[in-house]
Amino acid sequence: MHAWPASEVPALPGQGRDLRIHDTATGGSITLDPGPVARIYVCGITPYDATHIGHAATYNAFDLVQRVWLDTKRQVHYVQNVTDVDDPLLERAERDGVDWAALAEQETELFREDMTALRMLPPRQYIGAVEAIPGIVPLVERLRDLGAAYELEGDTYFSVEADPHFGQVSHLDAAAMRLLSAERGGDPDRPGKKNPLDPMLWSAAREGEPSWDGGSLGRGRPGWHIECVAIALDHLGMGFDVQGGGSDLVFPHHEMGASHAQVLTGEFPMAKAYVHAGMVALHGEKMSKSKGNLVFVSRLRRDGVDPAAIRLALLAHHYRADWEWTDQVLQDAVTRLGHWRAAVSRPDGPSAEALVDEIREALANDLDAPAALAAVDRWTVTQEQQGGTDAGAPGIVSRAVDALLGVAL
Ligand code: 5CA
Ligand code: ZN
Repeated sequence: MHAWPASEVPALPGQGRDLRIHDTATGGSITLDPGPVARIYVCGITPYDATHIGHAATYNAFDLVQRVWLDTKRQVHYVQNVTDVDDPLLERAERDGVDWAALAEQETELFREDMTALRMLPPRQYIGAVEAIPGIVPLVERLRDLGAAYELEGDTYFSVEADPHFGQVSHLDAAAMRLLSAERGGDPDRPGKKNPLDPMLWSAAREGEPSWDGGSLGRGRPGWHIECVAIALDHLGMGFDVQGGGSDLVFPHHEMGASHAQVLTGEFPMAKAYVHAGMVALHGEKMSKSKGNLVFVSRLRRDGVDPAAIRLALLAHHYRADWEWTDQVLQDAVTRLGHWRAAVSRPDGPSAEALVDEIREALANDLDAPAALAAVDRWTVTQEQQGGTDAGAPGIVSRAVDALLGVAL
């Protein structure tokens, strides 16, 4: 699949900082030390009801990761998937009486437009589940040959007991895992499974559902976790720097994915850091497709909201926090954007050197975007109240806000 166009990332004077980030698997902060090419996999959308503010907030977090790395003069190898065949997508297409493939195509295109408008850097590879099937089948066959997968009424399941490290992403107990598995696409109550938590790797063809040639697995379609693993291993290999997504992916998705990859390769861990963004709520509940309490980026854009204001609204919240979208959040962002634009259009101001350092330090410290915004606010207030004589400063501020925060002033 094609991704979306990249916006320019201006180079900044001075030195970028290495990223310290919270890792779900170890429960602590780690300083990432990627090679000259940092490797990141971020779980993509299931293409229906896209792009809501919760999606945008999560992709904003991982966009910042890339911007911090780019600022240290590294290249970034970023891979993202599109879950363009899965139960919820098929159910939605069925409910609305539309073709599932057309729905996926149209929603993926809308997502690309929203990502472009929000100045999110595109992945180098943007891969759909359907196009990944030829790579998925041999992995499932290998898991089966290793004794880590088994057949149940034509379906193929992964055996969680095959991975000695299973549980080391989420650290949940069995009861919590079982509950989350039932809520998030698993089938813990299906009779005949070796362990209730075992996830589907390959689902046998069912009447009225799309299916593909699965070699020795028979016709069918891939499970959710193996989709991301196949794409990540194909393009990034094992031991990549960051596996990213929202906190609702910690279990089962990222736990199972890590186990698949670890059994397949015999290496541990799959990723050096598992990074998770908090959940955005609307009217007191997590914004989710199943509840339908959604605010769409495309809708806001159509209503004339500047995408830079949407981005500032996202940046005003720490990525790990759960937070609530309100009209006030957007209004505050619109006001801030107005102040910042006025500030960078003045002919001069106080030196911006310290400010660039502050933004860098804030982001390097577990992506503390709110602290970065506060630093820019302080510079604009000083400029307004005390003026300044540095004619280069407004330009530097504008470039720093663009390069590090993805906001075009
Ligand atoms: N296709 C899978 C990942 S492989 C999937 O979870 N798709 S999704 O469309 O449901 O979500 C896409 C991303 O948005 C995921 O990282 C998910 O964790 C994140 N997300 C979904 N809802 C919210 C929310 N309310 N707040 C923040 N992030 C969210
Ligand atoms: Zn995924």
